[in-house]
Amino acid sequence: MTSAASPVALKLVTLPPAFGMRNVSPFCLKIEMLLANLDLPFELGEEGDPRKAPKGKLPFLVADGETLADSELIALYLDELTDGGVFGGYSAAERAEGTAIVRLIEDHLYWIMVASRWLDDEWWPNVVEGFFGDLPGLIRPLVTRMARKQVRQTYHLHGLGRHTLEEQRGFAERDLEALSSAVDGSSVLNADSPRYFDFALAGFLAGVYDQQPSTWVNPLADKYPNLKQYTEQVQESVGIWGRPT
Ligand SMILES: N[C@@H](CCC(=O)N[C@@H](CS)C(=O)NCC(=O)O)C(=O)O
Repeated sequence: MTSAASPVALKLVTLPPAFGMRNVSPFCLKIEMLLANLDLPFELGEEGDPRKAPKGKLPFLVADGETLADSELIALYLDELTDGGVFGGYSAAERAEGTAIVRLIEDHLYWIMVASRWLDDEWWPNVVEGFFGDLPGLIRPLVTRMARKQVRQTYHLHGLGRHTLEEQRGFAERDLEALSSAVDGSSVLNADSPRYFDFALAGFLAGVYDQQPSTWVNPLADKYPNLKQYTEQVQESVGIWGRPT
């Protein structure tokens, strides 16, 4: 991917393309952007069945035979590998703010995006096609029904799944409003010279703006042109896009 020498061989394993996205997972895209930004050579691999990942989720990174699962743990590993290349440039206050922004994206808004895909009856056929299209037709209905049930339970356990759709829209809107203000006012985000926290935000928003077809989250995100512009700019700056280019 890049020409710099790396002390270790790195392979980033991500989800296969889906929903018109080359890299459909915000967590995977964030780390792909980070690796490119750090100028570390890496190989991209695909795993369509998250159950085969070390912690049942993607991405994971194979670094000289050692496997690291979870994008935040991967970022910490890369920070060590590059002697502070990931978090070294942030002040303690910036890191605190960036961490709070990442938690909002990855532990709250992400789940609303998941629900807008998986739990919307009209959108659901896209999940079946995008994530389970390779399964033999005979077992596909059973596997997809079980997977959907699991997502519904997880969303309920999170708490968001207990709200009406209108209330979920409200939560998404307030999250997006906060992110829009952060993009305009926070020193920790900078699309021209993006770093880890930018990759978390742009990696997530790329999947919202460019997913095919739109979900009910899209009209909410479209209310914030600065978020769309920021997402484009971060992808341009780092040379990594979520959609095929
Ligand atoms: N905390 C994890 C979250 C990763 C994650 O949720 N990945 C999704 C893809 S976007 C996944 O693999 N989901 C499969 C599942 O939960 O079964 C990280 O930061 O890497």
